[in-house]
Amino acid sequence: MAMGGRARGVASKLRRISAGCEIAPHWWFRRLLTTDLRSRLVELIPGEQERLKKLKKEHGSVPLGQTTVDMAIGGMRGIKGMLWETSLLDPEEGIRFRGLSIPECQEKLPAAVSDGEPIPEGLFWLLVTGEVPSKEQAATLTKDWASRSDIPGHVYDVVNALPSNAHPMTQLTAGVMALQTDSEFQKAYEKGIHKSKFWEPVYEDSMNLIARLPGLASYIYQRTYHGGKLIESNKSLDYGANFAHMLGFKEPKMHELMRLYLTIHSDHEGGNVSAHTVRLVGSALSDPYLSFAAGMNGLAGPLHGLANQEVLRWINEAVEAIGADASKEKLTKYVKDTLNSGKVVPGYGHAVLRKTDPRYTCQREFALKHLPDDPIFKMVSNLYEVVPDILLETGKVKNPWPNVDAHSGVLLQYFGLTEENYYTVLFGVSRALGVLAQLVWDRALGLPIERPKSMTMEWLENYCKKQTVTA
Ligand code: HAX
Repeated sequence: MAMGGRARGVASKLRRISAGCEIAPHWWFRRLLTTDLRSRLVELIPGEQERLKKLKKEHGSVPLGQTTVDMAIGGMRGIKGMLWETSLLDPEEGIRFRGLSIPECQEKLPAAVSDGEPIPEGLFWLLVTGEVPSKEQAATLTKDWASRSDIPGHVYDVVNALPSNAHPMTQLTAGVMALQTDSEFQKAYEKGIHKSKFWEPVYEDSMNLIARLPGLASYIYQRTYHGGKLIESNKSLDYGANFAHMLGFKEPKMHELMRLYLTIHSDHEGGNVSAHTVRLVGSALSDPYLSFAAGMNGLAGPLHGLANQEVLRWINEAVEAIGADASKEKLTKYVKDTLNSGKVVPGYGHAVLRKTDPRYTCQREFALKHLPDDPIFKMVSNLYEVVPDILLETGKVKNPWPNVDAHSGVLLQYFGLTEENYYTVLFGVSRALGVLAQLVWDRALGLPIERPKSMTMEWLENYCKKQTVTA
């Protein structure tokens, strides 16, 4: 049987140790043997706390750049002002999760089927520890999350109190707030927990919340669109496949899509609205449920996560107006009409990226493999041919290329998940993996309450006048 990269590395290290060429540090064996995530965190935290202390002591006063009036007015775009460990976004290359690009994650993280998409359990292990897990380590998470997944009855009552036509994101945040009654952090804080231990109940809350989100999200789907039938979870399935199963999808390709979807939407460094909101609210020591619910309200905005629903609606309207096989000329007119009516072209543009989003590219590859002849996929591909030039012609759009949301809806609708208002809930379940992994570290590293400085227009005017006089 062929050996994977990690197994080869382990085998060669063992050979070198047994031949006496190398002395094994005790932590190395621990890493090898540690199969549960919490124990691995216990091993990692002291080193990371020391690393941060050293960084602060030795380089605390190093400037990271200049803040301009434009930045203060323009949504703080480009200000480097936040520590975020789980991922880093390069404007040209796109996201890296703990240093791994999306193709690298697809290659290295454990999959459920041979040559398949990464399972979200592996991605979460990577986000939390910075290490690629073994299949066994990822499997401990499947089991752990399954054991934590029962949802208290009152959560259903809270969701049921909303009309079934309430937007699924409204139902999601209400459900998450109802889950908050189980917060371990809140209980521990009330009992006077020492701040060095904050991360422990935050970890428990985060794990419980991640475990329960698919059950809550699928219940919202069933009650909104399918008369409220509840599909029991299948604890033998991995997290992504089980979520698809609870939504009512049995097709193995849809299970693969869900694994990919949950992996790629998880994290996009710290400055985007949902991630930053979770960080900000968590910095006041609000527990993970309160913090995550706040972030979900940000994700529900059409310039952020809700763009995925807007894209499919916009594409369906295009199909109706000009046909799925519309000519380039007709598509160009359709896009221009959208712009002329004062709307944005959904799924295009980004505040940081300056190239096609690799999350778009990997979804396109999935479509080429599994649904190459789908007419809506063809429409998405044809739009890719015309939209960037039209956006560039406006002279103001900084990134004319498609983002993640331009491609997700077409895949979901192909497998039968056609209710576009639900799409942002899927995004939310995935985003939990990134923001909660980081929230555990926020508390483990003892990051303080956030409090950037704001200014009035008058303050800025006076400040700038003084600068010109002294220049
Ligand atoms: N269509 C039309 N106009 C656009 C545009 C688009 N797709 N993208 C940017 N612009 C406009 C902006 O509205 C802005 O116009 P004004 O000066 O008149 O206000 C101008 O171009 C400059 O904007 P920018 O600097 O290029 O982009 P921003 O950083 O301000 O905004 C957005 C980034 C993602 C919000 C923006 O590109 C947009 O609205 N895109 C469409 C909505 C969308 O797809 N959102 C999802 C983004 C990814 C994400 O978060 N997913 O969850």
